[in-house]
Amino acid sequence: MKINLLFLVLILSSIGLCTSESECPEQVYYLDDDGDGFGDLNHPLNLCEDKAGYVLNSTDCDDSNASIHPEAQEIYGNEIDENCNPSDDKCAELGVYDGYLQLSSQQEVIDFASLCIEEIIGGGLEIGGSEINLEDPITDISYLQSLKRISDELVIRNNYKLQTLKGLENLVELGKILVIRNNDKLVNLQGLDNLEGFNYAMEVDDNESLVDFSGLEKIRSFTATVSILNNPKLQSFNGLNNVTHFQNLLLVKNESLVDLKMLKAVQGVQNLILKDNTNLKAFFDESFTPGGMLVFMLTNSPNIKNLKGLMDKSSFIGGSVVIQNNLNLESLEGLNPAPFMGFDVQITDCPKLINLHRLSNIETVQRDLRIVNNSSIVSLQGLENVRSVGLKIPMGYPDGATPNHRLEIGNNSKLVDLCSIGDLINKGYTQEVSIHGNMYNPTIHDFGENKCKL
Ligand SMILES: [Ca+2]
Ligand SMILES: [Ca+2]
Ligand SMILES: [Ca+2]
Ligand SMILES: [Ca+2]
Repeated sequence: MKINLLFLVLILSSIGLCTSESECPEQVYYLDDDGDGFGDLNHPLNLCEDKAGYVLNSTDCDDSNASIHPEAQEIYGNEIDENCNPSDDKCAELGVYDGYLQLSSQQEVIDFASLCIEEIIGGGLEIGGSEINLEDPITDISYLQSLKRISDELVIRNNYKLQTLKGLENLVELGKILVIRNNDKLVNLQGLDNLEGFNYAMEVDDNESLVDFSGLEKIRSFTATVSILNNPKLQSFNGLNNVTHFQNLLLVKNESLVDLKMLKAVQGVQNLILKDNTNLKAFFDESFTPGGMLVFMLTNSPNIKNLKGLMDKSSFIGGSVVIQNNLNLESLEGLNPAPFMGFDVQITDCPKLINLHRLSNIETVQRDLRIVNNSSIVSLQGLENVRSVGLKIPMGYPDGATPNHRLEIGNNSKLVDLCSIGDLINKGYTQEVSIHGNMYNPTIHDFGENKCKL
């Protein structure tokens, strides 16, 4: 090494940095390889004037890491000596913060480390804020390592430079909702790897770069709404592989989402709402489908052709089925409606849907039964067992008034055979029958005379 340094000095001398020792008194400089302004004692160099990459002090204890130097903020207890003093300082004792804590700048995040907070009680933690902080944006949350429990929510929002949640590895428990909103650079949720005592709700909205949920592998269930909204690069549910139950799963406008197949542990989704996921092609892995559902809504999903993989073959959906504006939906295969539908059955604006055969279990629809604007359906076969539509009187409805629930068969331009609802019209219970705009539109009187098809 000494020979090499000498050689280097000779070369530098020969190219004219130092013309001669007598004109130019040398000083010992030290290499500052990481550019933090502090030099490496092990790499001295005699120079007679300043040179880029070299400094006069030799106090950097890690010259490969610009955030480690004598003036760096120590992160307590991470087994790294950030401030070269020369050991990892530890909080004398970890404490509790009572209230809602907001960290809206990088400096506030750094200051958190010296607060030595293990638990936030009586409130939540917000990382970011209601507005983007342009002056001192949060870029690094590794200073939050002391934190283990938050009694209320964790909100991470409007951080346009934050790339990772690393630093939250010790957080094991969250009392309420997890919100991840408008973080432009965040690619996944790694850093939340130990969050497990969490079974409340989650909102993940408007994260431009988010690809998946990796980092949430320890979460087992959500007992309130999970809403995943407008994450344009979200491709899969990788990371939520161990979730067994969702109460409400809302997926809206995630334009890269292809399927729900990474939800391999899922046993139940009570309400599944899918809207404007324009690239969605399939549902769950067909060998790992959830059981019964209450509500299923599928809106504006032009790449869905059928409903295979939506639910377990031996389970039923017993509340609402609302399927609207799915341009390429050809078949309802995969859907298992129960005999008693507590709310609505609406199939509208599905121009390629060929038949309604999968609805043949249904006997009662408590509110609306609407088959509207499906231009390939020729027959209502599949509705032959329906005996009651619109029976449910909403709570607080005025006595004697007619509820707005109804049977509507409208604007199905090829529909000519309505005989399957003949018994419902003649003998069953319906509110406000409306049959209009189909190729054939029998009146109630026509049904009475069995003129139910062209
Ligand atoms: Ca350095
Ligand atoms: Ca350094
Ligand atoms: Ca440290
Ligand atoms: Ca230290």
